[in-house]
Amino acid sequence: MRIDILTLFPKMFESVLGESILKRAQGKGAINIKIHDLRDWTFDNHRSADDKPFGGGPGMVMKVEPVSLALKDIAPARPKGAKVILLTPQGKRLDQELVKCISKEKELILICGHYEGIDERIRLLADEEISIGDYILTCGEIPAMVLIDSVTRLIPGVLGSKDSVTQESFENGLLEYPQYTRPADFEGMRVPDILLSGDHKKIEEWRGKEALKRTGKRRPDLLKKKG
Ligand code: 4G3
Repeated sequence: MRIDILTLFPKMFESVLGESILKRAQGKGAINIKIHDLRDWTFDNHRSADDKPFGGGPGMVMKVEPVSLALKDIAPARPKGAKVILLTPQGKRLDQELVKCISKEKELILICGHYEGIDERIRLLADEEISIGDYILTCGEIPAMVLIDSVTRLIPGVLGSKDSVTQESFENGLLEYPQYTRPADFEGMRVPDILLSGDHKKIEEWRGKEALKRTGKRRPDLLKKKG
């Protein structure tokens, strides 16, 4: 998957994309990320990417022209080409189902909004608006990284074994079962005997039961959704 990012803060991406699984995914060619500084498409003396809101009021508003010009340069002809996604608190809420859907795209262009808000006409340049949750952040860069991370790990070949994706939380609509590693006894807190028994059938049963129990207690909404 190719991912183009339009941002006013390119450096924010360096550490997140330069470590661990996201780094390896790029090394393997599973994802090909290009970061574009929106200031490269500002042409006034101050290279302004924001301006005062029409009608007055506090704060600054992100300008539309740099985003528009950047899109024209990056995706010159895109009749059904890249999917342009704007990260905003007003977008469709991101969940694992939407992540899975986006992971099938060939090319994404992510627009990171900033400041106290964005010019409404930026919305018209996007195919889709996505929110990572009901809270406000200072910028769209962190949501863009959340989206990239969640999507990348679903691309075939990125994670070690297929099982680690399909067995985990949300993939089956349930929260994860409790997991343990050594020591078997940590300050009197013992790992459940069943996990030390070597009885794989019993262990699978126990994990299924625990996942269900935990989901019912913590996230009954997920059980309803599952039906
Ligand atoms: C656009 C996304 C961007 C308009 C962005 C604010 C939270 C999310 C921004 C706007 C953001 C989210 C930057 N905050 N929940 N802030 O995904 O009003």
